[in-house]
Amino acid sequence: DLCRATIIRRITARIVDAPTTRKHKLSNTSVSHQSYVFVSVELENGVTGFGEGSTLGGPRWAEESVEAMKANIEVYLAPALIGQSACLTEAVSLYMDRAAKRNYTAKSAIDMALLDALGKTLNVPAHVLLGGAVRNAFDAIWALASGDAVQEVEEALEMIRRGWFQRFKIKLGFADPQTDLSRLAALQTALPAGTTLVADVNQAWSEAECTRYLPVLRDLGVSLIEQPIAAGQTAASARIAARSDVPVMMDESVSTLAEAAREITAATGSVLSLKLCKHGGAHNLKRVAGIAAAQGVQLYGGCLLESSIGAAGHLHTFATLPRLEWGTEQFGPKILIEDLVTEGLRYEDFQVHLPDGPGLGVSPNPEVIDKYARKD
Ligand code: MUC
Ligand code: MG
Repeated sequence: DLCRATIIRRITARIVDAPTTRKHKLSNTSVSHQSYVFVSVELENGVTGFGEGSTLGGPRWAEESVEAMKANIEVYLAPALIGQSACLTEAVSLYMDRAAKRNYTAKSAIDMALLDALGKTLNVPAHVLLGGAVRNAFDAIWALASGDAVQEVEEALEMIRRGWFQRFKIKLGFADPQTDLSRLAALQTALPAGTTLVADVNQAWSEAECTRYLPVLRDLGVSLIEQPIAAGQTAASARIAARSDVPVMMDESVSTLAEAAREITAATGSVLSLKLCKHGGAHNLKRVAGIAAAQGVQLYGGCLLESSIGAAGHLHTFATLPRLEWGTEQFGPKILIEDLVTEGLRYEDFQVHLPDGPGLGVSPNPEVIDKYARKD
């Protein structure tokens, strides 16, 4: 029977450092390569599924690093799952929660590989295992984060010319606000009027800086302001959101279901960024989305610069959400010099398309993965 056929035989984790086309700068880090944990799960029926856990600059964006993930998968999470059936995905999540607290990115990488293996076993796309797709294309957002205004304008115009992206996110908070705002002004002048522009401050500003500068962002035509102050500063964040004419999006402040309930009840934002790495897998992401939807909070498909493997995992999950008002920023495959799959996700008509085929619908490229795999 299915449960027997899908017994988990082996789980392996490798670290992959994939170079990016340019430096990607955030308030708290800057990267020239993306580090992933690449997970393979082999089932009793001989099927192997693949998943990916992404980080940004080591344990700086969140607390997990690829080194810690690999160790925790090998020593704690994999042993808890060997011999269990992959078809019982909720039970598998419980085993992982018993074996390790938090570690959401590591758990999401395994969860993704299990969905891939299960989909391949049943010959269905992963979204079918999550309720089925209600959309198969997503308005795509590209992040501008070199910190060089001239380069960013050129890059944005090139993305529009290629038909890949016409909505943009600009990273703020790594320079002083005046410098950041002059970059933004240059971009605003160069882009077609009415372009959707998201500003992600990655927790860098104080409440006082928000009071002073959020109205300037509004005047510069910003459509959405992401995580302007530190996660956990709930009261200050609620005051900022109440005063802002531009919607505020929660990102680093919401990982767990309890955080989602707390932040949404406190009204620290009216939009929420969803990421598998924050919520610990597809089912939990959907539960967080439900908490948000119950309070009328809009949803945004976030990313952590995943390759087409992790991006496909996100798209299969995002595809099943009844509402996803802001589309997705799954742009990672296009920022890598070489994607980790044989055929990358399709970006066309300013949309990123849900891949077809069983499981995640993408095939890891073993040569590229070997080339960038960290040698121990
Ligand atoms: C974040 O904070 O949203 C996603 C896109 C990007 O440029 O940075 C990441 C993380
Ligand atoms: Mg963010």
